Amino acid sequence: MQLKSKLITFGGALCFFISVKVLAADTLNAPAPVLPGLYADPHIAAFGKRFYLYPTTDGTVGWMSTHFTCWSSADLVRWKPEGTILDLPKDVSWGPIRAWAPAIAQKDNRYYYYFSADVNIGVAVADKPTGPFKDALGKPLVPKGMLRGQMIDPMVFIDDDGAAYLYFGQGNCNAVKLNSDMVSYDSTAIISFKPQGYNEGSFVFKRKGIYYLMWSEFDTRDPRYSVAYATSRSPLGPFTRATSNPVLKASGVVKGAGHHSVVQVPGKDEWYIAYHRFKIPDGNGYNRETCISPMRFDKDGNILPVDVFEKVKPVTIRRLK
Ligand code: FUB
Repeated sequence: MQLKSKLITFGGALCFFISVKVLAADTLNAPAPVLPGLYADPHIAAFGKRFYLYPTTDGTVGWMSTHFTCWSSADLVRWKPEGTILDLPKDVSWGPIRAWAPAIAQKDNRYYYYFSADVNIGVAVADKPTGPFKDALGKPLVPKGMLRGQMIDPMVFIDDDGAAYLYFGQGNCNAVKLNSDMVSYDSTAIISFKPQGYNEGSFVFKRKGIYYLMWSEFDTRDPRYSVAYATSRSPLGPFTRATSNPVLKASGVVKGAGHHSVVQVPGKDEWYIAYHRFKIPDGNGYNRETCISPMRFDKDGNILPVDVFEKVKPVTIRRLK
């Protein structure tokens, strides 16, 4: 063999071994999901000295689950099942299937659980974060077909002044201030907009006076499913898309990373992002699992890219005065 062709063969083999090694490292380094089994669209929150996760139950083609569960943790690493907190056929008269993408909010020692049911949005109320939750209205808070796109994926953000805002929708991002009862709003005040790339799964939080609107791009069955964000000085915008998007995306064996939520460790500038990815191995958009990774900011408040291979270390919530 000529020296040149030997070098080409050697180079090719080297590239092959390097790429196999990188993939193998990705496979080995993907952290285990935080919840056992198939759960998607995790909504994470901290109440008192515990963290809570409210996911969609996954594992059926067409996302046909009919019940919602809750999980709690003292450290973000070990999660305790709190059981079923809302069972659509039993607890909700108007939407028996497609139990999707819930969100939680707390006000005056009551817990408001916003959920998608058969492509409507409902709200249920409880005295504890673990329920049992009771349908507050006996009808949808946002009925199917009310606006363009699917009426799914609610998120409620409560501002420092106590005002609560509902964000929801697939296709468009819709937003409206909730009335003080947390279960009604002025429908003529709804604003609808579509940040570039927006598909679904909006989430809002505030840090150092800046409102962050985050969302998922692409379809949840697409391995490119990912999370982007925009910022504003007001909870209802206008929002300016960040230049460093997406901040959460597929990498190596991690595919379809999206539909997320964010939690701040109470009393600290320490943040975590909960999200789902295709189950590893052999998952897809109907077989997703829930993960948590640290989420950090640069000195200007930009969200830094999330490392989906970074393992969450135990976190403690210290008692706030
Ligand atoms: O889990 C069912 C649906 O898939 C959610 O409502 C969407 O956001 C997508 O994650």
